[in-house]
Amino acid sequence: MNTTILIIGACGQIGTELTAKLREIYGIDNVIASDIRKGEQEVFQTGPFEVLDAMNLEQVTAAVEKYKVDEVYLMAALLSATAEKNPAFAWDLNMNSLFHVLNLAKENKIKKIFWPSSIAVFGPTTPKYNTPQYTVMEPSTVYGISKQAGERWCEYYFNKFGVDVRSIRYPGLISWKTLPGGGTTDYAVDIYYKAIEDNTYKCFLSEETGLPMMYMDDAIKATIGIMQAKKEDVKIRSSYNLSAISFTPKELATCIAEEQNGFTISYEPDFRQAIADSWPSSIDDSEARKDWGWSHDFDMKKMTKTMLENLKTKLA
Ligand code: AKB
Repeated sequence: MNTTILIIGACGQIGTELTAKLREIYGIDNVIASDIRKGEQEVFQTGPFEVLDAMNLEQVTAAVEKYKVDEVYLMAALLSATAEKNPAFAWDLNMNSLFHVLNLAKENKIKKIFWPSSIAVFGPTTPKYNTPQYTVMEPSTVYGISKQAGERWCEYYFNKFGVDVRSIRYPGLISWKTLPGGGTTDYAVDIYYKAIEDNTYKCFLSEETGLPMMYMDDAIKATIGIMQAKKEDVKIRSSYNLSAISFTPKELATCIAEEQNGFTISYEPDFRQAIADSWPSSIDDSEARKDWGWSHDFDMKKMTKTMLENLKTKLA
């Protein structure tokens, strides 16, 4: 039997590549992309697309019923930097959209949900290095507070109503295909564009700010991996720690300079520095590796070569 999938927030950084990969696996017609407006990327020019507002229950329900959706990937969210500028809207979007899909699953209208959490659930009182799965969580950003509350609700709906919701705590994600929007880790994408265009980059974080990061192919692999895992193997129903690479802007700049002669970096920290300072520098993801076999493929060197090679062609 076919699995029918609805991706809400399909046109964002993760959603765009997720749509392409899921269509490859499940077939174009079985993966419905949706967003507040239709994206211009090639992947959205074929296959089903619904214009819908993730905060509008009627619109989400109508799409679920129209296509007899089995699984929802809820990717719509306001990220950390943007959320600080618009806290009320961030809370509404990040929480209401989650409640809509949790309640649709509770009413048996959908069978399975993917909902992304983030390293932003951790805060300044969390152990900074090799942050454990279970630890102090006192997020100090609007985004982090919404993600932590969301995790609690996911676990609650699983325990109380048997809702099959699965989640991972994404680190910063890096891709040459789609730009990120409004995050604190976005510098790690910008830097590659500026390396190609100007051979220099002015970073909005300080040189020693270590953060957990991941190449997009690994993030997509993890997302589909946890959704395809056997139900009994997904033991954590709040959200799994997930990790691949951790680096500082200085370390990333050094890695880029090894590939590209003469690349330079300067630093001018802005309001995002305080957000980054409140987050872990590295993450212990042994539970995800043990429970559902997560492993990553890209280290910093491999990612840097891939980014520069592809961006050179894209920006030529
Ligand atoms: C952000 O920087 O806000 C995101 C995240 C770590 O969740 N990339």
